Amino acid sequence: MSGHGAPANDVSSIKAQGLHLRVAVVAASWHEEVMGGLIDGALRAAEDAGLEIELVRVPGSFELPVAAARLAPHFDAVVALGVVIRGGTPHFDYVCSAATTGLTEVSIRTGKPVGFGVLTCDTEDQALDRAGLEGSSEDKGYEAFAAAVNTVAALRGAGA
Ligand code: DLZ
Repeated sequence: MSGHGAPANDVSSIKAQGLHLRVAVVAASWHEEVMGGLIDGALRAAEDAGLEIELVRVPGSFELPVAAARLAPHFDAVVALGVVIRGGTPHFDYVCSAATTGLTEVSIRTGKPVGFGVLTCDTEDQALDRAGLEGSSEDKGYEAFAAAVNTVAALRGAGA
């Protein structure tokens, strides 16, 4: 999946409308350089949207769904950040599948948007290229935050 066709990730309307959304960012701790970029991206998006966030760190991406499940009832949206790098062990598939399925379930069960900022890459270089760092071609932390808050705004606009 490439970034081709992605939306603009513009969060300025959240600030312009004065929407005071409560957003929790839950972030795994494996691959700290990449995680630093993803978290900074989410924080930049929060600032652009005029929002403060609650940041919760968990050990690995496998723990993201349970943290999101506990946080979602108390927030308008949750943004989940993690990076899983294929390493020649079956763990890659298990962790990716658990994170993806678990976060989807949380979102549907709670009715709260969950921004999916979990990178699943073959190499650390691929992850660094998506982490919103200097020289990166993509900024997935920012994108995941924008997706979550813009979904809240769209649903509110529809009266939901
Ligand atoms: C075990 C594991 C492995 C092999 N790789 C990663 C990874 O690349 N990224 C990540 O976020 N977590 C990884 N983990 C840890 C699991 O997510 C989880 O924290 C442990 O299995 C303990 O439950």
